[in-house]
Amino acid sequence: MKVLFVHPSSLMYSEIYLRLEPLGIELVAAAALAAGHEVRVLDLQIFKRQDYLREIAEWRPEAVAYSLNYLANIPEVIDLARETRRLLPECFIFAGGHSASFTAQELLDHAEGAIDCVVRGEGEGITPRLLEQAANGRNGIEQLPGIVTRNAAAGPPAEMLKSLDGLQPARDLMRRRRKYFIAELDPCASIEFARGCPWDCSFCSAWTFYNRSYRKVSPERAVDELERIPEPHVFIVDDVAFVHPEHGMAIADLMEKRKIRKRFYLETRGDVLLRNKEVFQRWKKLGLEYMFMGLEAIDEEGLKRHRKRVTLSKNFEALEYARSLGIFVAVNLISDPGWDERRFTTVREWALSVPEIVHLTVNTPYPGTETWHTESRQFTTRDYRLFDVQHAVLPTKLPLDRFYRELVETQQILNRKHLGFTALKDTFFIAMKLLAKGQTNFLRMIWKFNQVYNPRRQFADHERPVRYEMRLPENGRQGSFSSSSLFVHGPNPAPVPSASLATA
Ligand code: B12
Ligand code: SF4
Repeated sequence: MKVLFVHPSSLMYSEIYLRLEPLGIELVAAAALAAGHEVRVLDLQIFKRQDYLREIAEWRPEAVAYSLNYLANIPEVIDLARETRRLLPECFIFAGGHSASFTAQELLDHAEGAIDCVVRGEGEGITPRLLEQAANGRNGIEQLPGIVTRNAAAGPPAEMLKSLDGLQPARDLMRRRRKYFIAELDPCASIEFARGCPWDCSFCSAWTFYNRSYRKVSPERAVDELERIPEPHVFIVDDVAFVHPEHGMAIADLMEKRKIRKRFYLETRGDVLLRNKEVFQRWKKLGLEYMFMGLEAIDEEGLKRHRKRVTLSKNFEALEYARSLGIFVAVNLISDPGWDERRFTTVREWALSVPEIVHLTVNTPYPGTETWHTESRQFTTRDYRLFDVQHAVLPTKLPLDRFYRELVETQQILNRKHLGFTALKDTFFIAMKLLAKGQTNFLRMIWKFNQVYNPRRQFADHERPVRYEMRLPENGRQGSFSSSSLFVHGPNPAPVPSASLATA
């Protein structure tokens, strides 16, 4: 079959800071390719809607598959599917990915027949089987694990891969690879060393998607892949990097042996950094330069509410340690809709007093999280597009326009901190170096800063007409549920690791 895989466009702010290689869709595309299909990938983070329509009209795929990791992309994907159904009525159209897995039935209902099925869970194993059945008349697709169709009863649950070593992402299918970057790591590729997360934070769905498991790519396979990556910079997509120190060390051993040098960006937790100091120290020598840490709160009460299972003092100690290694850290704090001007001022003062980059997101209960069950009753909107952690979807204590003024002003002040005079001097030299190599993503990012940060734009987003509304948890499930009922996959093949989880 001729299969077109599509990644939707970027969300607010991502459009300036970064644009990253969509590894999930590359893996699913690789599986389809290995099964003998003719495959193309179109990434709408880079290409435009017109490019998509041209591809549909000229190449005329027999199947179109959308990657839906982000809730805020749902309306865009439904509209693309509707348009595709109109242009190619016989085309087999399906969607998969993180958010699609938690909203499968409502997605199909909103699409009113434009989407044939949704794939819940990991896509590599099931997609070839689905395409085979689709090519043979589509009968019985609802009996495949993880497949949800509009009117059929749910079939067997999604299955998790036994090993992550089976496939290499189809990197060659990505057009304009040099458009992927994160800040000055330009161009930048992505890689996965491990999948899932053994913690269980109340606002997060990374752990529920993978049934709280944690699986690793073998060190040999990880390093083979690193060796094949042409870009000098690499973003490690793991939810929490190096939970198991021996894994990080084994990859480091092989990298040293094969003399692989890259510059890296990763995400981890403060307690993991402190527990596995020697791993991060070693990786610093191998090129680890940037690290993202979800602190989420700067008070104990906030950490408890998010069930981070880490103390404030441990988080601050971790920041100190990262500084001592010379690793540049970006931290995230979750702003609560209940914040008033005083609270924003306190956060600004703290953020200005530390050398790290501080990001602010807004507390957003997503399907697949515990907070979605406990807090969604209070939603002030059900417009998927506002569920991007930059908009307030719960009632704010301040009037909404003032909440956005405070939020955006705080973000601007924090950005200026990093684009202040000394920083700007450094930035200028970095930008010139990249320009000399023909890389302009970083330079464009600096240029766009002030156009994107705009509280009026955020406020006005709430006024847009809503065509597709998010469905709330079923009656009676709000407030009471068991964690395992949130899981996407069937019985878990991978045990929760022995690494003891610190409790706050
Ligand atoms: C890496 C990552 C990013 C990267 C890369 C994004 C990219 N271009 O792909 C960056 C840093 C850019 C990013 C940004 C954001 N992210 Co993010 N991100 C992740 C993270 C940690 C891993 C994703 C990943 O690459 N995994 C590895 C690959 C192999 O897995 P995968 O993509 O899930 O794909 C598998 C399946 O989903 C499925 N699949 C995927 N696509 C398809 C398509 C088809 C057809 C099929 C059949 C199957 C399928 O099969 C794949 C293979 O098994 C996830 C957490 C998680 N564990 O999922 C959060 C996560 C997806 N991000 C999240 C959020 C909130 C954001 C931001 C909004 C944050 C912000 N502060 O602004 C932005 C928005 C970005 C945007 N779209 O513009 C949330 C999503 C919440 C939601 N429900 O919408 C998650 C779940 C994190 C969380 N803790 O809640 N993110
Ligand atoms: S540690 Fe990170 S990835 Fe894991 S559940 Fe908490 S927020 Fe999600």
